Amino acid sequence: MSDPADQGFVAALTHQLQTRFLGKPLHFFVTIDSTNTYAARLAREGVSEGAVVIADSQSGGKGRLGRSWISPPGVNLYLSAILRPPVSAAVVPQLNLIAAVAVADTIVQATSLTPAIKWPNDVLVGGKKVCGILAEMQTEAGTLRSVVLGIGVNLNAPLRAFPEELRDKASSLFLAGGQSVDRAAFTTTLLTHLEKLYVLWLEEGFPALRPLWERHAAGMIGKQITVAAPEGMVAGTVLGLDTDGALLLREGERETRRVLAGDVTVVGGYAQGEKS
Ligand code: BT5
Repeated sequence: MSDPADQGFVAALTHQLQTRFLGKPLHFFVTIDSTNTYAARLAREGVSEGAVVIADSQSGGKGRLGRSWISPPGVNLYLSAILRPPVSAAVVPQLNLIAAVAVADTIVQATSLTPAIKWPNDVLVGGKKVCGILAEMQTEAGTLRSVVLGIGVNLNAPLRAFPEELRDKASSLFLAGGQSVDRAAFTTTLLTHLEKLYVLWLEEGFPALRPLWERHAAGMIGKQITVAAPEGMVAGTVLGLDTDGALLLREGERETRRVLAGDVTVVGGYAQGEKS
């Protein structure tokens, strides 16, 4: 670690963190290809649940489906947590939703902004993406061994940090609210919320999380959306979440359809400043 700003961030984070297991230990890098890739390696090597990898910048930050995550230095949060939930691989996508709730709760606590969750893995502010989540699992002979839960949050990125083509779709908490966000305090709050929600999920299952998710996703409910799903394009009105986290859509007059994965577009977009 050469940059004193990074040292301040890590020292403050280590000092403030009072979680039971999440962030213990913390692995910090000034720069890395992808915190998810490194965390997956640690997971394969047998690191215990709760280890967290944080980088100041990523040279190959990953999105879903081979897409990339813009990860400039000094301004944002790039974090991957190693979890070992005793669940089947089928419910792992629920961790995306849990992380989105944790991020939205943290934004509410740390800023005066109103976040909105966009299923399955985005958190928006003012209709623009400020956070992306990437849950990747490691299995062995069909059994789930670990999950790497990657979270990227644009905290203080200035507009010039985003390539031109992203500027009308992406934002940071600083750009949206006009105030810079303390990275260590934000990360501490996020890990605290994430640990609490994860434990609730382990103890009570997804139904306990569903109302928390829906509270931050009110901007989507009742909206007409299209989803680029693995099975093709799907269109309908959002009814909410099923008990397992699948998105429930109304198609036509009566038909209800479950969507398990995909990229959502809200027809007409999220209204600017919409309450979630
Ligand atoms: C995601 O993918 O949103 C998941 C992003 C996960 C990033 C974290 S950072 C820590 C950890 N380590 C990693 O390597 N990854 C995780 P997806 O839904 O596929 O969205 C990707 C798309 O979002 C890109 O194709 C761009 O259009 C847009 N995008 C890229 N960088 C962005 C940024 N910094 N802020 C907002 N949008 C961005």
